[in-house]
Amino acid sequence: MADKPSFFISTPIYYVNAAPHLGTAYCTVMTDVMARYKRSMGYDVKFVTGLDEHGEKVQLAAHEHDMTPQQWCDSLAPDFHKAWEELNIAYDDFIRTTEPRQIQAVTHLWERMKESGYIYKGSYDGWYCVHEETFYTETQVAHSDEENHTEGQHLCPECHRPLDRVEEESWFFKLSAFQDKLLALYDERPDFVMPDFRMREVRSFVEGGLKDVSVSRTSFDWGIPVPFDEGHVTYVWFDALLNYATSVGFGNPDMADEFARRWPAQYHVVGKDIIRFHCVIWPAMLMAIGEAVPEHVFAHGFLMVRNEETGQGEKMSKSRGNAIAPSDVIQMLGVDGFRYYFMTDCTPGEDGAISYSRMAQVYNADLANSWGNLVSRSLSMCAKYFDDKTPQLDSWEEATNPLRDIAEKIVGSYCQAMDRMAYTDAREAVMELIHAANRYIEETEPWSLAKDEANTDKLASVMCDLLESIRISAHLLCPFMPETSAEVLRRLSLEDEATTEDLLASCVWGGLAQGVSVTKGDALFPRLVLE
Ligand code: ME8
Repeated sequence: MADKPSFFISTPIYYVNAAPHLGTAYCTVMTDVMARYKRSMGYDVKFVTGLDEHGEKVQLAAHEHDMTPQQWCDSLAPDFHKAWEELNIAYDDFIRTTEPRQIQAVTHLWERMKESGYIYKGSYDGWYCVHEETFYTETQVAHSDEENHTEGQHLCPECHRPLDRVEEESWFFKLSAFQDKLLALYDERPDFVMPDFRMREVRSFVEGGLKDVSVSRTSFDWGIPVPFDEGHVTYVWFDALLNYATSVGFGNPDMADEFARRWPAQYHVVGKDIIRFHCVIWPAMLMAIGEAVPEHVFAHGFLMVRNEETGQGEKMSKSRGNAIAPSDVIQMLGVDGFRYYFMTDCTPGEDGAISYSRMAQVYNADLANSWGNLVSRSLSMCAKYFDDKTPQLDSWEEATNPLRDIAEKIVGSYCQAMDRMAYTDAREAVMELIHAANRYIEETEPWSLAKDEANTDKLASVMCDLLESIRISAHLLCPFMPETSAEVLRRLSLEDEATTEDLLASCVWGGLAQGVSVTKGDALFPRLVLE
């Protein structure tokens, strides 16, 4: 373990105000795909996800259900575990901010902040949105009122819910002292925020000037106590952001080695709604206490539901009646189909317009007709012509393998795409091989070759070309569709390969096991019939 390079990646920790939904599932699958890919590239991956359990929003949800906040969190946490299990999310750690390790870490953070001189006591008088758990300045609120034509009642610039007026004693974090340091960070590491256009957004926000942020609350008590000031609890974001560091041992003397080895994180994957917290406040907090900042924050777009009449993407909401439940999609596409659709049809980084008809289209085109069909045709022909075995070739190297060039070319472009979470590009690379292999079947007509024994060698090499293309495609698709890729490799008697830690070696042309049993099996992706 220790000699493998560490790769630490996280999802946001989700609020426990509702059950997991398509948006949180989207982000979690996106992170899981990267984690699986990196494991296959030989990294010692730590993938952490979890729950953000403090704050007013959670407290309110608990009260609405006549429970204490802790009871409420405990009652919902299993739903998240279950949802991630169902989606085959292979996380290594699940952190809940009410756990003792987080309380220990946040307490330590306060002490370090106090030593640093970057916090001071004052009082906050301004606007707060409980849904967003965010403070807003008078200017932000005025702008929003103008845009939304509201009078009297001030609405949240983000979610348009009514704002609360808050007046309370509070500790402040001197974010304003970090403007130059943050701009220097963005200059030095332009890929700190990905994709590029998000980096530009963050930069211009910081260039506009930074205000100190209130980081403790006194008007309610569902939070981690400030160790040196009774009556103050930690502002939920000051607590939540630290979870990443906590999960690798921040503030725990017994985990000092682990922290040194794992920190900083390579990737925080977050939605575009929370980039200011992750790309401005979080690095400033780390700078304040002298810890390294993460390598990348990848901000993904939002899933919007495509209105079939207007063709426009609309925000998903229960009141609009357009919310799509993850379980409905899983029922329609299967788990691997779900993962494949969301990861390859919506460009990570941009908003994605989703619809049931598009799901069916992508599933049928890519999975049923292209990938599934290639596997089922090739394996059935192989089973039929070679007695349920993979062919044996005397000279695999000399065998005609026009698919080899494509396979060799796409592995490089696939890896480049995966490394920057450009999953739609990675899909294109793999599909190039799959489409070429399907065309190859039409061109070589194995069924005609099979009619004449004189063609047995030729038929064997054609089959090996196809099976080898399938083997390599299964590897490359594995982060997206782990179950079906493992099944394909099993059908080729290569089950051990599914957990490869050396993807590049596994994708070298010629790795097919010869003369071993091949299983035809059922259709991997039965075609969807649309009503
Ligand atoms: O913000 N499309 O938690 P949260 C895509 N607890 N992704 C979506 C989405 C949509 N329609 N809706 C939500 C919080 N998401 C804080 C995070 S981290 C230290 C604390 C995803 O439960 C997206 O990734 O509101 C977004 O950033 C996240 O859910 C917000 O989850």
